[in-house]
Amino acid sequence: MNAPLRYALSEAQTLAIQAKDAAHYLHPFTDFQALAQIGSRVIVRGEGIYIYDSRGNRILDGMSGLWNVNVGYGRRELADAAHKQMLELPFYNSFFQTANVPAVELAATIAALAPAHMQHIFYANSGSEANDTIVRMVRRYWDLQGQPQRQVIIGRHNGYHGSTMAGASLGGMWGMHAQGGLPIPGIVHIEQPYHYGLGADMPAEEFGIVAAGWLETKILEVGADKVAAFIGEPVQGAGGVIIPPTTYWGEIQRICDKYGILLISDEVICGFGRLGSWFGCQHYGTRPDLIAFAKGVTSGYIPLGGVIVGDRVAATLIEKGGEFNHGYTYSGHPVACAVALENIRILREEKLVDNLAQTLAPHLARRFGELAEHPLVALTETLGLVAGLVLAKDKRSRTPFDESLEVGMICRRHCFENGVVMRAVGDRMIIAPPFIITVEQIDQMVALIRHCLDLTLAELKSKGHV
Ligand code: PXG
Repeated sequence: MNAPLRYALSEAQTLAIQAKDAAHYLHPFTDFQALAQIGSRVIVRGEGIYIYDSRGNRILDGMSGLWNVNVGYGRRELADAAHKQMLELPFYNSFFQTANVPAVELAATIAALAPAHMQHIFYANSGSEANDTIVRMVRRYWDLQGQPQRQVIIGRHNGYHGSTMAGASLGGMWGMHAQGGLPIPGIVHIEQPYHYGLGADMPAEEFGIVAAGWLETKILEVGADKVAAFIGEPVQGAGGVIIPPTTYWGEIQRICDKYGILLISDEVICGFGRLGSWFGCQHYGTRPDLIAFAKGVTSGYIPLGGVIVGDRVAATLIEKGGEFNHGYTYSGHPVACAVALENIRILREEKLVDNLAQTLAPHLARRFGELAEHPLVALTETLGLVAGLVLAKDKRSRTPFDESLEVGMICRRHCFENGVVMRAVGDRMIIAPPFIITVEQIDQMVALIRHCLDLTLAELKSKGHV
């Protein structure tokens, strides 16, 4: 399990980096003091589906970085694209009647992959900025439509849309709302379509209709003339890979159409192939007005995000809008756009999305599904290259573990220590591996996960928790 030694740091170097880290670096979503006590794991290299830490451990990256390194680590073509563009034109802005070639080419390329009624792109640098842009666009749209009272955007409990003021407000993470007086005004939430957690007493398809119906209830509660838009991830990622029942999105679309409200598909995770289609909305057959993208557009090699704008919003902004007073210094950054173009070329030429849909997804579904036999596992679910399982104290009665035991974190620790990255969201363990994983590597990954479930069970037994 050892990486070539030249990539590892000496123990003294590792300790020095950890000390500097603790002294100066405030990590995102982190208990600073707790991390300082244990010290960060320092990641020094990536190759293919593996990352390597400073002590020479090789770890299978079951999360593709943070749902984004879809073409895998160590792609020279992406580094070359950035290098070439930096020498040619490292930066120029798009504010004052100027453009750069990669930004224009990328807009056309994304438009060609997007649903036919979505042909315009606005650039940001992250998923959070994409969603902030969306809030401003949605409100501007309704102003221009002569309905300025349509301000309210409906999101979902346990949805994730980023960490800026608007992104965190659109999301339904109560822990985030509790810090900083969120949500901002005009954003409300409905329950998520989590069949296992909220509707297991009825068939999934029936629950999908019920869960979509909560949107209609909320629209009527707020007042249909005040609602601007609904936002959702096709499959909730950070919330724990919540795959909605097949009936859900069709019913959501019907309700949005009925009340004329805009549909926002947050595809920061699902976009660029993760579910086996270029965009998650194409998998579910919805017709969004706005799509947020980031992460997979560059496979994480450089930050880039943006909004794909559907015809009705674009036509209004273009024909009636005058100046849209919004944008970022790095909107349409030429280097980021050049890397994105190269990343999309790789996805296409290596047929990674087709291969994912035809070979990898069915194989993952089969192999990951076998983990349902494990005594700790109450449920497994997969779609495309995302998968989740639920750890339970008693799988038959679906009795959960006491939250304070943090069973997911125990399992995650065993995974890391045994060479596979798996995320814990409460008692849900989730993966989203790179698209370049092979069927043999899926087998190896599932075997590792099974071993770590065994270790988790053994630890829980030794402490008398099962
Ligand atoms: N929308 C969705 C659906 C996301 O998953 C964002 C917006 C925000 O993107 P930026 O680029 O601003 O981070 C995300 C990000 C996790 C985790 O723990 C997930 C994300 C970010 C950080 C952690 O699963 N998703």
